[in-house]
Amino acid sequence: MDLVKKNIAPRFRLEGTLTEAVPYGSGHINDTVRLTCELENGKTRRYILQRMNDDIFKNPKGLMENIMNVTSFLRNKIIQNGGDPDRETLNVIRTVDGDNYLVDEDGDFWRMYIFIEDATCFDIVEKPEDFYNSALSFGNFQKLLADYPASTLHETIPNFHNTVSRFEDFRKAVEEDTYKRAAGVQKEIRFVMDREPETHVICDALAKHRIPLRVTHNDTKLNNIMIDNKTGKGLCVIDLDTVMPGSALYDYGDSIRFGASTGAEDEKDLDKISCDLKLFEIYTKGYVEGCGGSLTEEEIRMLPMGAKLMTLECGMRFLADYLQGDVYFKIHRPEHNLDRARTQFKLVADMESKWDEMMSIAEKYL
Ligand code: ADP
Ligand code: GN1
Ligand code: MG
Repeated sequence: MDLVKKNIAPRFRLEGTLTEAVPYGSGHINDTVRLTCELENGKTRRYILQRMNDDIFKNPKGLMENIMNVTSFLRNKIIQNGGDPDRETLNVIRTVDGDNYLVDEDGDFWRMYIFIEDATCFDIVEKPEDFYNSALSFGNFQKLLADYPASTLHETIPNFHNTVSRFEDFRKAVEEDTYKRAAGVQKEIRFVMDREPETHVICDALAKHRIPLRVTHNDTKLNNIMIDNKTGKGLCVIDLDTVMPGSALYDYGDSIRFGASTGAEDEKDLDKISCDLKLFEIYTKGYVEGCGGSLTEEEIRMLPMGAKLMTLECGMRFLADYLQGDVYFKIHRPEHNLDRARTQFKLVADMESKWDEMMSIAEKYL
């Protein structure tokens, strides 16, 4: 992997001697490598080295400014609350020149974090308690950032969860049909087109101030949180690239679409995909608690809509990427994005069939 061959690591302030570099994790966006260094006393130190995806993040400097500011803000709060700031938030390792990221000769952007030990990122819910604990942590993350100066945040991806503009992007991808793939996915395209009116619901509620704009994470899937191996509690919210002003419905909804599904995001057998209402309820309880009473009544009433729209949006994004030749999300097999889109649409349809139950569950937390 050129990532490892490039020998970028020594240009950061590593402790000890580098002994191993392996591709790591299952993120769809950045290239991630886990580094191991041996110290003179026989102990090891591990790090996460990432090549930031600058096709997607057009302003890596602004992005790193967000990360430095958000993590130092969180660090202070964690210290005030008696926590361990070295494990409960990301810690950036500087380059030997003292910068918080590095640009190499090819123009690639690199950053490094302390590797958080004795904790796990899950790609699927193995134990409902993990999902509940992730909800508490994502809710708490939002609570901790409630007084963060939102106007200082760079918008790292404009209109990231603007479902109306996401729909327009989707429509354009269908019209252009650059790779001549649309004919084979008419059913999926129709599924999205039929739901166009709903894509406005959260945008309208924000525009009319029926729900508040908050500082949110915006990418709250289960593998963006580390669960402590010893305590089983949510330890650290990671992947802070998209911390931006947004809606609590985005964070809640994105967690549900990923974690309350009975199958993996890229499961080929759609019979295995449904929305597990027990997991839906567990997450709802944890998120409302984690937010510490800060969600408004309207937000709570709209939680099911958050779940449905974030799932529809993600499906639209996967399908648009399939139509555009798989340029955004990393794929590991042909039609990977199409498989992903199909699971999302199956989930949306299943949520629609369970709508009344989802509403009743949310209303319990009013
Ligand atoms: P992407 O944007 O590609 O999803 P992430 O920042 O989420 O990139 O990192 C990918 C994976 O690397 C995570 O899901 C997690 O497994 C692992 N990871 C990232 N940061 C750390 C860290 N500081 N400590 C341990 N593992 C990490
Ligand atoms: C991407 O970076 P990662 O893999 O955690 C994507 C999310 C999608 C998710 C779908 C910056 O998340 O928006 O919901 O894939 N992140 C970005 O799995 O686009
Ligand atoms: Mg990630």
